Amino acid sequence: MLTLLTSMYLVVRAVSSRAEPIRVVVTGAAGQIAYSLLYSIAKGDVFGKDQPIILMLLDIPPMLPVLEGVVMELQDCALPLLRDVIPTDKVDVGFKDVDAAILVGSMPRKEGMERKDLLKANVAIFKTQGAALDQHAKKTVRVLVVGNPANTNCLIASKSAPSIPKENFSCLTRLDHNRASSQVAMRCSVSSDNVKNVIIWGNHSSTQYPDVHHAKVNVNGSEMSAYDAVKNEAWLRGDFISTVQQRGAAVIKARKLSSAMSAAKAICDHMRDIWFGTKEGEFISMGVYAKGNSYGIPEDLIYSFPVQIKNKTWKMVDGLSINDFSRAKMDATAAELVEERDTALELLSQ
Ligand SMILES: NC(=O)c1ccc[n+]([C@@H]2O[C@H](COP(=O)([O-])OP(=O)(O)OC[C@H]3O[C@@H](n4cnc5c(N)ncnc54)[C@H](O)[C@@H]3O)[C@@H](O)[C@H]2O)c1
Ligand SMILES: *[C@@H]1O[C@H](CO)[C@@H](O)[C@H](O)[C@H]1NC(C)=O
Ligand SMILES: *[C@@H]1O[C@H](CO)[C@@H](O)[C@H](O)[C@H]1NC(C)=O
Ligand SMILES: *[C@@H]1O[C@H](CO)[C@@H](O)[C@H](O)[C@H]1NC(C)=O
Ligand SMILES: CC(=O)N[C@H]1CO[C@H](CO)[C@@H](O)[C@@H]1O
Repeated sequence: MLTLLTSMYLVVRAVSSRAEPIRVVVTGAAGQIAYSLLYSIAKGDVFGKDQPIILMLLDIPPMLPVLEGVVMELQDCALPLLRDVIPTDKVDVGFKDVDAAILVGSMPRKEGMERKDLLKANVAIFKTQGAALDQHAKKTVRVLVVGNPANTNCLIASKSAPSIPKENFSCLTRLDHNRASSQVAMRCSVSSDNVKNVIIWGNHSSTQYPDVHHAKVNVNGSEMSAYDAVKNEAWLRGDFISTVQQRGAAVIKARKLSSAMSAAKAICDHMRDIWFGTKEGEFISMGVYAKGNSYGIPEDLIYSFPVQIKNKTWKMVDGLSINDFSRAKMDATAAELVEERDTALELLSQ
């Protein structure tokens, strides 16, 4: 029996090590988030330790020399799973047959730039990239949008890729989710894996609502609600929320650069959960298409919800009780997204 199991194991190993490489594109590949992200992907942290990878690195023409440096460093890492690295400034090359797309690059706000002009530039980028995904990517591609404004960029990309299911698009709010878990964990003096089921609702901005009404904390081996574990309602309804909402700005103020290491880690968590599923009884936050939600959020939006993932398919966690405190905050962040969407759709139609 044991020999049978052993030989079955060896067969499985042999098959998986000969697995077809998957193709993963990262845009903004010459930027600072990508610099932390690419190594984790290439060494197997996201798609599995037995899954060979071809990395496509997309950036804009002036960044091609920098991208060459990134390619050299990836080669110098001598990673066995990394089968090829393809740097490019062309979307038709970068998105060709991709299984996963991580869209990090976007137009940053420049001094004196009007809000609408910034949105216009991003609508143009994500329209082009959505159309390229539609034309060149696998129809089963999973697309994660990180570049800000992430929710609206994600909506524009998915609307520009009508042949790919809307469910295959999501945007990153996992960094906010991780920040919220970590704040609660530190407050309770437990490690972060003892906190589960926090929720980020809405936009990836300072109006997001980090909600711990359904969160659980394991303290000394017994699981309790976050409210019981923290024992400080004023903090949970006040400083906790504002700390998570303002964390991005606080990091920029301190580092003079935006979050990169933690953003890369969150991207890995998000994509790994899509690939391998969430843990039984746990949910995570991601920005997804709001159609059919049970929380009264306007439907044609990419809004951050609690989701569970199985077999590479997410399902919204429905029917959680929402009190008045939460309701007001969920609606405020939705209103912001509706306004941004309407402007973006107007720009898209021009
Ligand atoms: N959703 C989140 O949680 C989250 C967290 C942190 C940062 N962000 C956002 O991620 C983005 C990237 O951050 P960063 O720190 O790596 O910025 P960065 O400026 O260091 O890098 C961005 C890269 O994108 C490239 N780029 C710009 N337009 C492009 C295009 N059309 N196609 C391909 N590449 C393009 C730039 O040339 C640059 O190399 C920013 O928009 C930032 O606001 C989101
Ligand atoms: C939504 O969040 C993004 C990302 O932080 C931000 O750029 C955008 O301005 C927000 N939308 C609105 C309408 O404030
Ligand atoms: C957990 O156990 C430690 C050590 O026994 C104790 O000091 C601490 O108060 C306990 N925490 C809670 C919340 O019960
Ligand atoms: C998993 O998803 C694939 C593709 O969508 C489908 O063919 C398969 O039946 C699913 N498997 C399970 C166990 O649900
Ligand atoms: C994450 C997700 O919902 N993926 C879906 C992408 O589309 C395929 C069909 O093309 C579905 O099977 C996946 O569930």
